[in-house]
Amino acid sequence: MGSTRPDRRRFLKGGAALASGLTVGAVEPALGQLPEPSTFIKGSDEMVAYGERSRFVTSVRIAHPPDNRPSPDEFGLVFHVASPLQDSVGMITPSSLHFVGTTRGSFVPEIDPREHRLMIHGLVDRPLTFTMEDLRRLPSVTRPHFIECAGNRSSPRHTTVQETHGMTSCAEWTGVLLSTLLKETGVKDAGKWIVAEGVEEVKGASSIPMEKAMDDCLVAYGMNGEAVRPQNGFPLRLLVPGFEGIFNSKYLRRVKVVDRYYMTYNDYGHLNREPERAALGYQIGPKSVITFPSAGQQLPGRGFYEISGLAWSGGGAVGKVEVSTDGGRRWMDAEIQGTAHRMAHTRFRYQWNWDGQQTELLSRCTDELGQVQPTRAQVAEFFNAPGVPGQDNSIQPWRIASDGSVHNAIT
Ligand SMILES: Nc1nc2c(c(=O)[nH]1)N[C@H]1C(S)=C(S)[C@@H](COP(=O)(O)O)O[C@H]1N2
Ligand SMILES: [Mo]
Repeated sequence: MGSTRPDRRRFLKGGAALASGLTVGAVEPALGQLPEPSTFIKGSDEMVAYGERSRFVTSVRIAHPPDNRPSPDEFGLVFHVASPLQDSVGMITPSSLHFVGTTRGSFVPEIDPREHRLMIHGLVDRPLTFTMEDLRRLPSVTRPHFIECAGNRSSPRHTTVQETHGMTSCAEWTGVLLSTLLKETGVKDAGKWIVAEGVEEVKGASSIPMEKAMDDCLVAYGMNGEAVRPQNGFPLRLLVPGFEGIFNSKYLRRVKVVDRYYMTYNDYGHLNREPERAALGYQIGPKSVITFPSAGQQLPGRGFYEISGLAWSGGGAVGKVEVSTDGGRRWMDAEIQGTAHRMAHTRFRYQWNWDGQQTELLSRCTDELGQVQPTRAQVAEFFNAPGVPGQDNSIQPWRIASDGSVHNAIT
């Protein structure tokens, strides 16, 4: 696939494009007075104590699916809740806007952390029960990781990036490596899998191979510098970096070491697949999406724009991201912002001068393993079905109409 290596000169040329582009745009010369704020907000106790965003910032999560179908067994209000990626900057999702995945509607168990316990048992040498206090005394790690629901797939019905891709988010998680806890309990030779279970009736339980459990799974109590939010698993959740969202059990209270894969309620998404393909579905493939400009947005006119988006992969760090501004004929390397962390959202940017003609914008992620984000046609071929029945990491095209309106270009 035709790609170019990062080219310093091209970025410099991009800078030149910025200078000329802005003269075309509507940026005013610095003359005269700037408007003064006419009112001031008095700091309330709440604002002093915890803080609040500006009332002019209105970005919010939405129910997913967007037509607000209830969860499969009609419990609770919504199935999942999607994050407003169109407004995102950087690579961290604020906790208030982190997507929420629930297998049984929008109900959230209320857990007193003083009462909460995590039990590790099954094929171990010493079954142990940890309090939250116990866990906080142990060596901890802090890492950025994305979570993505396996149902995060674009449909021609979707009209915004929040609808096509909003069921992924990236937070900075703090907690104890599961391997630290499993070394405390010891694992018997026959212990090849774990089942990680939350507190609810449906348990949010999943079977995870011991190799993964011992590698980088994280028992997290911290999220973006504070306690994990209730909707994301307070007081304790499992992070299974790079695996489908459903493996990341929230309200974690039990890890059972077992000798084989256990079938759970969470397997509904895997049952109708051949085992080989289901296994592949554990790990999120390389994926990316342009968040600006994206469907539903409006470009005010031709000229300079910084295209910006997110890339991630369950296979490790993002290696490179390419952008096409001509419907996929030519691909150019995007600039990666900062360090690309393993199994974390990575922000990319590309400097673009829009000539005002209709076109299509696309992005393509290659991860550190060399896995390349596929086209929608390739994914459909893999699943041997029209559309995308399983996890969809295909390239998302956005069509820019000549009036500057941006549309979902998949059909
Ligand atoms: N206990 C519990 N854990 C759970 C779930 C659940 O319903 N209960 N939902 C799963 C699903 S389907 C997803 S996609 C992720 C979403 O994590 P988040 O809500 O923090 O974004 O949590 C997983 N863990
Ligand atoms: Mo999910």
